[in-house]
Amino acid sequence: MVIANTNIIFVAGLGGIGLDTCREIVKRGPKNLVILDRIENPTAIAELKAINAKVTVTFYPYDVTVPVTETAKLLKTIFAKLKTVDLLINGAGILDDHQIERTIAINFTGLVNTTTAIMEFWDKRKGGPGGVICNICSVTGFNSIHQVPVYSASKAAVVSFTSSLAKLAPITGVTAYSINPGITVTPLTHKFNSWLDVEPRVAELLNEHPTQTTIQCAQNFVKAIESNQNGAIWKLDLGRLDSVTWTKHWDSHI
Ligand code: NAQ
Repeated sequence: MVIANTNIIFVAGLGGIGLDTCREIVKRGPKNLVILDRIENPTAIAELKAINAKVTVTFYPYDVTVPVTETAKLLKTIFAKLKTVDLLINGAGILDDHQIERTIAINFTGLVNTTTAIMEFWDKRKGGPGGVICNICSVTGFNSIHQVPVYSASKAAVVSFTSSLAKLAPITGVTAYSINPGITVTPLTHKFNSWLDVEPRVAELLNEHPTQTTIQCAQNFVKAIESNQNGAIWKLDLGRLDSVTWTKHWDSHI
């Protein structure tokens, strides 16, 4: 996908990985970049606008835990303005294994509901034009950080959901791929709670191993967007971009 002249919605575009990725996206000249996030950051929005005056950058407050009907209303407003949307990026996530329900609500249900809501506008069975979904999951969805089993399971869930979406593309016209960052230096990984405090030093221990910067992650993120491969499972770790081949252990045959 050539980013120039497209319309993009980025959920959680103001986070550590999100904001640097928005910077890279804006440089490539989309027509519109619509950022949805829980908390507004006018300085960041102004900075993005200043990078490329040709790009219309807009912000709407959005909490992914709202009912799907609320999401549909917001999307209706956005589609009314933009007419078409080419790419939806779902990036909201929290890392706190003391907050079990909230982890599932944001990392899993929020992503599923936002995807479900945009289908109303994109599904070819409803006369829609199709579209592309890019879900930010995590390498912990491949192999868990077992000290945060709730977070890791929520990420395994979105990796799985995204792979199903990709296989449903012939029916819906909507393609999908996952972006799976390795440990990236952001507020998320600075300090966090393990499940039942099984490892109070989990953040420190993780950060003793090599990590990547948000800029490295963002540069590979836009490469993955540009390569636009339905069903791809991208690993963005240690400054590299690799496509992961998923091992098949079972087949439904349907
Ligand atoms: P950061 O905390 O900066 O960003 C999280 C974003 O989610 C923010 O924009 C925040 O406002 C938004 N958000 C949170 N709750 C929300 C809600 N209810 N509604 C709407 N938005 C909400 O963290 P980040 O590192 O930039 O994380 C961005 C995404 O990348 C998350 O989905 C995160 O799980 C994922 N990710 C991060 C890392 C990392 O190392 N930073 C990794 C993989 C995936 C391997 C590593 C981990 O899985 C962490 C151990």
